Amino acid sequence: MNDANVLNELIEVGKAFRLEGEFDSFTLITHGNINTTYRVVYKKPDKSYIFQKVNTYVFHEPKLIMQNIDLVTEHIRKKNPNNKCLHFHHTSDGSNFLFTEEGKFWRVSNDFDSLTYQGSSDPAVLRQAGRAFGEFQLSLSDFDASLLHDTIPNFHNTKKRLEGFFANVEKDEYGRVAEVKDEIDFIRAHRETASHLTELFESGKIPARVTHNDTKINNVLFNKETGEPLAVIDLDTVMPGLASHDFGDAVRFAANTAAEDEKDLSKVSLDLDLYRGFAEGFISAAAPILTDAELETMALGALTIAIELGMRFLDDYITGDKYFTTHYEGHNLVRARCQLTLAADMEKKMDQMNAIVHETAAKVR
Ligand code: GN1
Ligand code: MG
Repeated sequence: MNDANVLNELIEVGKAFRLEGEFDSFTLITHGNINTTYRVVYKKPDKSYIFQKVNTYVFHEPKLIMQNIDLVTEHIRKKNPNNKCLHFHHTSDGSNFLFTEEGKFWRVSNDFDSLTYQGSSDPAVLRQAGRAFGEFQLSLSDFDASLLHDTIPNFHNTKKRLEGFFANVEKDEYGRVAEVKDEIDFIRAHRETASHLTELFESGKIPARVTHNDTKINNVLFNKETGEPLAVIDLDTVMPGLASHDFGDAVRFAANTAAEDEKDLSKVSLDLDLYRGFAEGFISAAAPILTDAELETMALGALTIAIELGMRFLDDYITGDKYFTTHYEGHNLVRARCQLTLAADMEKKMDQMNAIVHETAAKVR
Protein backbone atom coordinates (compact mmCIF):
# COMPACT_ATOMS: atom_id res chain seq x y z
CA MET A 1 0.00 0.00 0.00
CA ASN A 2 1.43 3.40 -0.87
CA ASP A 3 1.76 6.30 1.58
CA ALA A 4 -1.24 8.20 0.22
CA ASN A 5 -3.49 5.19 0.74
CA VAL A 6 -2.11 4.64 4.23
CA LEU A 7 -2.65 8.31 5.01
CA ASN A 8 -6.29 8.18 3.90
CA GLU A 9 -6.89 4.99 5.80
CA LEU A 10 -5.38 6.40 9.01
CA ILE A 11 -7.43 9.59 8.71
CA GLU A 12 -10.61 7.50 8.45
CA VAL A 13 -9.58 5.38 11.44
CA GLY A 14 -8.92 8.54 13.50
CA LYS A 15 -12.39 9.82 12.59
CA ALA A 16 -14.01 6.55 13.65
CA PHE A 17 -12.32 6.85 17.05
CA ARG A 18 -13.45 10.48 17.28
CA LEU A 19 -9.94 11.80 18.00
CA GLU A 20 -9.70 15.50 18.72
CA GLY A 21 -7.82 17.98 16.52
CA GLU A 22 -6.30 17.80 13.04
CA PHE A 23 -4.39 14.86 11.60
CA ASP A 24 -0.76 15.94 11.19
CA SER A 25 1.58 13.06 10.29
CA PHE A 26 2.35 9.38 10.79
CA THR A 27 5.33 7.04 11.02
CA LEU A 28 5.42 3.29 10.65
CA ILE A 29 6.90 1.49 13.66
CA THR A 30 8.77 -1.45 12.20
CA HIS A 31 9.84 -3.72 15.04
CA GLY A 32 6.69 -5.85 15.47
CA ASN A 33 6.60 -9.11 13.53
CA ILE A 34 2.83 -9.54 13.50
CA ASN A 35 0.67 -6.39 13.69
CA THR A 36 1.12 -3.17 11.71
CA THR A 37 1.75 -0.21 13.98
CA TYR A 38 1.85 3.54 13.34
CA ARG A 39 2.59 6.51 15.55
CA VAL A 40 0.11 9.18 14.49
CA VAL A 41 0.49 12.83 15.40
CA TYR A 42 -2.43 15.25 15.70
CA LYS A 43 -2.27 19.02 16.14
CA LYS A 44 -4.59 21.57 17.75
CA PRO A 45 -4.30 20.08 20.33
CA ASP A 46 -0.86 18.42 19.90
CA LYS A 47 -1.17 14.78 20.81
CA SER A 48 0.10 11.49 19.48
CA TYR A 49 -1.50 8.08 19.34
CA ILE A 50 -0.61 4.51 18.50
CA PHE A 51 -2.78 3.09 15.70
CA GLN A 52 -2.51 -0.63 15.27
CA LYS A 53 -3.91 -2.92 12.60
CA VAL A 54 -4.19 -6.36 14.18
CA ASN A 55 -3.07 -9.29 12.04
CA THR A 56 -6.19 -11.39 11.59
CA TYR A 57 -4.25 -14.26 10.00
CA VAL A 58 -2.56 -14.73 13.39
CA PHE A 59 -5.40 -13.61 15.65
CA HIS A 60 -8.59 -15.18 14.31
CA GLU A 61 -10.81 -13.51 16.88
CA PRO A 62 -9.31 -10.10 17.55
CA LYS A 63 -12.37 -8.97 19.50
CA LEU A 64 -11.50 -11.55 22.12
CA ILE A 65 -8.01 -10.08 22.47
CA MET A 66 -9.57 -6.73 23.25
CA GLN A 67 -11.77 -8.33 25.90
CA ASN A 68 -8.72 -9.96 27.48
CA ILE A 69 -6.81 -6.68 27.44
CA ASP A 70 -9.70 -4.83 29.04
CA LEU A 71 -9.94 -7.32 31.89
CA VAL A 72 -6.21 -7.44 32.50
CA THR A 73 -5.59 -3.70 32.37
CA GLU A 74 -8.56 -3.09 34.64
CA HIS A 75 -7.15 -5.53 37.19
CA ILE A 76 -3.67 -3.97 37.05
CA ARG A 77 -5.08 -0.44 37.25
CA LYS A 78 -7.05 -1.28 40.39
CA LYS A 79 -4.03 -2.75 42.12
CA ASN A 80 -1.56 -0.04 41.07
CA PRO A 81 -3.60 3.13 40.63
CA ASN A 82 -0.44 5.21 40.09
CA ASN A 83 0.91 3.09 37.25
CA LYS A 84 0.43 4.02 33.66
CA CYS A 85 -1.71 1.58 31.78
CA LEU A 86 -2.70 1.17 28.17
CA HIS A 87 -5.77 3.22 27.38
CA PHE A 88 -7.76 2.37 24.28
CA HIS A 89 -10.09 4.82 22.54
CA HIS A 90 -13.68 3.98 21.68
CA THR A 91 -15.73 4.41 18.53
CA SER A 92 -19.21 5.96 18.58
CA ASP A 93 -20.80 2.57 19.27
CA GLY A 94 -18.66 2.15 22.40
CA SER A 95 -16.25 -0.48 21.00
CA ASN A 96 -12.52 -0.29 21.70
CA PHE A 97 -11.83 -1.47 18.13
CA LEU A 98 -12.96 -0.81 14.59
CA PHE A 99 -13.72 -3.77 12.33
CA THR A 100 -13.96 -2.35 8.82
CA GLU A 101 -16.07 -3.72 5.97
CA GLU A 102 -12.88 -4.99 4.30
CA GLY A 103 -12.20 -7.05 7.43
CA LYS A 104 -9.43 -4.88 8.85
CA PHE A 105 -9.25 -4.67 12.62
CA TRP A 106 -7.98 -1.40 14.09
CA ARG A 107 -7.37 -0.13 17.60
CA VAL A 108 -6.06 3.17 18.88
CA SER A 109 -4.26 3.82 22.15
CA ASN A 110 -2.57 6.81 23.75
CA ASP A 111 1.11 7.29 23.09
CA PHE A 112 3.23 7.70 26.23
CA ASP A 113 6.19 9.98 26.49
CA SER A 114 8.61 7.21 27.29
CA LEU A 115 11.79 5.42 26.40
CA THR A 116 11.94 2.00 24.74
CA TYR A 117 14.89 -0.24 24.01
CA GLN A 118 15.44 -2.67 21.16
CA GLY A 119 18.29 -4.01 23.25
CA SER A 120 20.82 -2.78 25.77
CA SER A 121 24.31 -3.75 26.88
CA ASP A 122 23.62 -2.36 30.36
CA PRO A 123 22.60 -4.96 32.97
CA ALA A 124 20.85 -2.18 34.94
CA VAL A 125 18.40 -1.70 32.06
CA LEU A 126 17.75 -5.44 31.98
CA ARG A 127 17.19 -5.38 35.74
CA GLN A 128 14.46 -2.77 35.26
CA ALA A 129 12.90 -4.77 32.43
CA GLY A 130 12.96 -7.87 34.62
CA ARG A 131 11.28 -5.91 37.36
CA ALA A 132 8.55 -4.77 34.95
CA PHE A 133 7.71 -8.31 33.85
CA GLY A 134 8.08 -9.70 37.38
CA GLU A 135 5.67 -7.09 38.72
CA PHE A 136 3.30 -7.83 35.85
CA GLN A 137 3.26 -11.47 36.87
CA LEU A 138 2.80 -10.59 40.52
CA SER A 139 -0.09 -8.20 39.75
CA LEU A 140 -1.90 -10.95 37.87
CA SER A 141 -1.28 -13.71 40.41
CA ASP A 142 -4.79 -13.28 41.84
CA PHE A 143 -6.48 -12.77 38.48
CA ASP A 144 -9.01 -15.43 37.56
CA ALA A 145 -7.43 -17.08 34.51
CA SER A 146 -10.73 -18.72 33.53
CA LEU A 147 -11.97 -15.28 32.44
CA LEU A 148 -9.40 -15.13 29.65
CA HIS A 149 -9.99 -16.32 26.12
CA ASP A 150 -7.30 -18.60 24.77
CA THR A 151 -6.61 -16.36 21.77
CA ILE A 152 -3.87 -18.58 20.31
CA PRO A 153 -4.37 -22.05 21.79
CA ASN A 154 -1.19 -23.88 22.81
CA PHE A 155 0.88 -20.76 22.21
CA HIS A 156 3.89 -21.96 24.22
CA ASN A 157 3.03 -25.64 24.19
CA THR A 158 6.44 -26.51 22.80
CA LYS A 159 5.67 -30.22 22.60
CA LYS A 160 2.61 -29.63 20.43
CA ARG A 161 4.44 -27.09 18.27
CA LEU A 162 7.20 -29.66 17.66
CA GLU A 163 4.60 -32.17 16.47
CA GLY A 164 3.20 -29.60 14.02
CA PHE A 165 6.69 -28.69 12.85
CA PHE A 166 7.73 -32.28 12.07
CA ALA A 167 4.44 -32.85 10.23
CA ASN A 168 5.26 -29.83 8.05
CA VAL A 169 8.78 -31.15 7.48
CA GLU A 170 7.20 -34.38 6.18
CA LYS A 171 4.92 -32.44 3.80
CA ASP A 172 7.70 -30.14 2.53
CA GLU A 173 5.09 -28.15 0.64
CA TYR A 174 7.52 -25.46 -0.57
CA GLY A 175 10.48 -27.74 -1.31
CA ARG A 176 12.68 -25.95 1.24
CA VAL A 177 13.38 -28.83 3.60
CA ALA A 178 16.58 -30.12 1.94
CA GLU A 179 18.18 -26.72 2.35
CA VAL A 180 17.60 -26.62 6.12
CA LYS A 181 18.55 -30.16 7.04
CA ASP A 182 21.13 -29.10 9.67
CA GLU A 183 18.62 -26.90 11.46
CA ILE A 184 16.00 -29.66 11.41
CA ASP A 185 18.55 -32.14 12.78
CA PHE A 186 19.37 -29.72 15.60
CA ILE A 187 15.69 -29.43 16.50
CA ARG A 188 15.21 -33.20 16.31
CA ALA A 189 18.19 -33.74 18.61
CA HIS A 190 16.70 -31.27 21.11
CA ARG A 191 13.13 -32.47 20.92
CA GLU A 192 13.19 -34.10 24.35
CA THR A 193 14.90 -31.15 26.07
CA ALA A 194 12.48 -28.69 24.51
CA SER A 195 9.45 -30.78 25.54
CA HIS A 196 10.52 -31.14 29.16
CA LEU A 197 8.90 -27.92 30.38
CA THR A 198 5.55 -28.84 28.80
CA GLU A 199 5.78 -32.23 30.51
CA LEU A 200 6.53 -30.71 33.91
CA PHE A 201 3.46 -28.55 33.49
CA GLU A 202 1.27 -31.45 32.33
CA SER A 203 2.31 -33.51 35.34
CA GLY A 204 1.30 -30.67 37.68
CA LYS A 205 4.83 -29.99 38.96
CA ILE A 206 4.72 -26.32 38.00
CA PRO A 207 1.67 -24.06 38.16
CA ALA A 208 -0.08 -22.27 35.31
CA ARG A 209 -0.11 -18.50 35.74
CA VAL A 210 -1.50 -15.62 33.80
CA THR A 211 1.51 -14.65 31.73
CA HIS A 212 2.39 -12.02 29.15
CA ASN A 213 3.83 -14.51 26.64
CA ASP A 214 5.73 -11.99 24.54
CA THR A 215 8.24 -10.43 26.92
CA LYS A 216 10.57 -8.65 24.52
CA ILE A 217 12.27 -5.66 26.13
CA ASN A 218 10.63 -3.40 23.53
CA ASN A 219 7.32 -4.24 25.19
CA VAL A 220 8.34 -2.25 28.28
CA LEU A 221 7.95 1.52 28.35
CA PHE A 222 10.49 3.24 30.62
CA ASN A 223 10.38 6.60 32.34
CA LYS A 224 12.79 8.88 30.44
CA GLU A 225 14.02 10.62 33.59
CA THR A 226 14.28 7.84 36.14
CA GLY A 227 14.82 4.82 33.87
CA GLU A 228 12.15 2.95 35.84
CA PRO A 229 9.47 0.92 34.07
CA LEU A 230 6.25 2.77 33.33
CA ALA A 231 4.12 0.12 31.68
CA VAL A 232 4.17 -3.25 29.99
CA ILE A 233 2.53 -3.15 26.57
CA ASP A 234 1.50 -5.59 23.80
CA LEU A 235 -0.99 -7.57 25.82
CA ASP A 236 -2.27 -9.56 22.82
CA THR A 237 -0.97 -12.86 24.09
CA VAL A 238 -1.85 -12.53 27.78
CA MET A 239 -3.07 -16.06 28.50
CA PRO A 240 -2.43 -18.85 30.94
CA GLY A 241 1.22 -19.90 30.70
CA LEU A 242 4.34 -20.55 32.75
CA ALA A 243 6.45 -18.03 34.67
CA SER A 244 9.53 -19.49 33.00
CA HIS A 245 8.07 -18.77 29.54
CA ASP A 246 8.00 -15.07 30.37
CA PHE A 247 11.44 -15.20 31.96
CA GLY A 248 12.87 -17.26 29.11
CA ASP A 249 11.40 -15.26 26.23
CA ALA A 250 12.74 -12.03 27.72
CA VAL A 251 16.20 -13.48 28.19
CA ARG A 252 16.47 -15.02 24.73
CA PHE A 253 15.71 -11.59 23.27
CA ALA A 254 17.46 -9.11 25.54
CA ALA A 255 20.45 -11.11 26.82
CA ASN A 256 21.47 -12.16 23.30
CA THR A 257 24.68 -10.36 22.32
CA ALA A 258 23.17 -9.89 18.85
CA ALA A 259 19.84 -8.92 17.31
CA GLU A 260 17.10 -11.50 16.92
CA ASP A 261 17.83 -11.69 13.18
CA GLU A 262 21.62 -11.37 13.16
CA LYS A 263 23.12 -13.00 10.05
CA ASP A 264 26.65 -13.24 11.43
CA LEU A 265 26.22 -16.14 13.80
CA SER A 266 29.63 -15.57 15.39
CA LYS A 267 28.08 -12.55 17.09
CA VAL A 268 25.27 -14.57 18.69
CA SER A 269 25.60 -15.71 22.31
CA LEU A 270 24.00 -15.42 25.72
CA ASP A 271 25.54 -12.63 27.81
CA LEU A 272 25.60 -13.87 31.40
CA ASP A 273 25.85 -10.36 32.89
CA LEU A 274 22.71 -9.27 31.05
CA TYR A 275 21.06 -12.53 32.04
CA ARG A 276 21.94 -11.87 35.66
CA GLY A 277 20.52 -8.34 35.40
CA PHE A 278 17.19 -9.61 34.10
CA ALA A 279 17.09 -12.47 36.62
CA GLU A 280 17.68 -10.07 39.52
CA GLY A 281 14.85 -7.79 38.46
CA PHE A 282 12.38 -10.52 37.60
CA ILE A 283 13.00 -12.84 40.53
CA SER A 284 13.05 -10.12 43.16
CA ALA A 285 9.75 -8.68 41.88
CA ALA A 286 7.97 -12.02 41.54
CA ALA A 287 9.60 -13.66 44.62
CA PRO A 288 6.39 -13.63 46.70
CA ILE A 289 4.69 -16.03 44.29
CA LEU A 290 7.45 -18.08 42.64
CA THR A 291 7.71 -21.66 43.90
CA ASP A 292 11.01 -23.55 44.22
CA ALA A 293 9.95 -25.79 41.35
CA GLU A 294 9.36 -22.75 39.14
CA LEU A 295 12.77 -21.30 39.99
CA GLU A 296 14.31 -24.61 38.92
CA THR A 297 12.78 -24.11 35.47
CA MET A 298 13.79 -20.50 34.74
CA ALA A 299 17.00 -21.29 32.83
CA LEU A 300 15.24 -24.19 31.09
CA GLY A 301 12.55 -21.69 30.06
CA ALA A 302 15.16 -19.61 28.23
CA LEU A 303 16.59 -22.62 26.41
CA THR A 304 13.09 -23.90 25.60
CA ILE A 305 11.84 -20.63 24.16
CA ALA A 306 15.01 -20.14 22.08
CA ILE A 307 14.52 -23.60 20.54
CA GLU A 308 10.76 -23.09 20.20
CA LEU A 309 11.11 -19.74 18.45
CA GLY A 310 13.91 -21.03 16.22
CA MET A 311 11.55 -23.84 15.26
CA ARG A 312 8.63 -21.42 14.72
CA PHE A 313 10.70 -19.23 12.38
CA LEU A 314 11.92 -22.32 10.53
CA ASP A 315 8.38 -23.68 10.36
CA ASP A 316 7.21 -20.42 8.79
CA TYR A 317 10.10 -20.61 6.32
CA ILE A 318 9.26 -24.13 5.16
CA THR A 319 5.52 -23.35 4.97
CA GLY A 320 5.84 -20.27 2.79
CA ASP A 321 6.45 -17.31 5.17
CA LYS A 322 2.81 -16.61 5.99
CA TYR A 323 2.90 -15.95 9.73
CA PHE A 324 5.72 -13.53 10.60
CA THR A 325 6.26 -10.30 8.69
CA THR A 326 9.50 -10.68 6.75
CA HIS A 327 11.61 -7.88 5.32
CA TYR A 328 13.57 -9.88 2.76
CA GLU A 329 13.66 -13.32 1.15
CA GLY A 330 14.98 -15.83 3.65
CA HIS A 331 14.43 -13.56 6.68
CA ASN A 332 12.72 -16.31 8.67
CA LEU A 333 15.62 -18.67 7.98
CA VAL A 334 18.09 -16.06 9.24
CA ARG A 335 15.99 -15.61 12.36
CA ALA A 336 15.74 -19.36 12.90
CA ARG A 337 19.52 -19.85 12.60
CA CYS A 338 20.10 -17.04 15.07
CA GLN A 339 17.74 -18.52 17.69
CA LEU A 340 19.12 -22.03 17.29
CA THR A 341 22.70 -20.74 17.62
CA LEU A 342 21.65 -18.92 20.77
CA ALA A 343 20.04 -22.11 22.09
CA ALA A 344 23.27 -24.05 21.49
CA ASP A 345 25.19 -21.41 23.44
CA MET A 346 22.66 -21.44 26.27
CA GLU A 347 22.93 -25.19 26.50
CA LYS A 348 26.64 -24.85 27.26
CA LYS A 349 25.87 -22.25 29.92
CA MET A 350 22.95 -23.98 31.66
CA ASP A 351 24.86 -24.65 34.88
CA GLN A 352 25.86 -20.99 35.16
CA MET A 353 22.35 -19.84 34.26
CA ASN A 354 20.83 -22.07 36.94
CA ALA A 355 23.42 -20.92 39.49
CA ILE A 356 22.55 -17.27 38.83
CA VAL A 357 18.88 -18.00 39.47
CA HIS A 358 19.72 -19.76 42.74
CA GLU A 359 22.05 -16.99 43.93
CA THR A 360 19.47 -14.34 43.11
CA ALA A 361 16.63 -16.21 44.78
CA ALA A 362 18.75 -16.82 47.89
CA LYS A 363 19.32 -13.07 48.21
CA VAL A 364 15.71 -12.01 47.86
CA ARG A 365 13.70 -14.74 49.55
C1 GN1 B 1 5.96 -11.96 17.50
O1 GN1 B 1 5.26 -9.17 16.64
P1 GN1 B 1 5.72 -9.34 18.03
O2 GN1 B 1 7.10 -8.82 18.22
O3 GN1 B 1 4.77 -8.76 19.04
C2 GN1 B 1 5.34 -13.23 18.08
C3 GN1 B 1 6.12 -13.69 19.31
C4 GN1 B 1 7.59 -13.88 18.95
C5 GN1 B 1 8.13 -12.59 18.35
C6 GN1 B 1 9.54 -12.78 17.90
C7 GN1 B 1 1.58 -13.46 18.38
O4 GN1 B 1 5.77 -10.91 18.40
O5 GN1 B 1 5.61 -14.91 19.78
O6 GN1 B 1 8.34 -14.23 20.08
O7 GN1 B 1 7.33 -12.16 17.23
N1 GN1 B 1 3.94 -12.99 18.43
C8 GN1 B 1 2.97 -13.85 18.04
O8 GN1 B 1 10.11 -11.56 17.60
O9 GN1 B 1 3.18 -14.89 17.44
MG1 MG C 1 3.60 -9.29 20.51
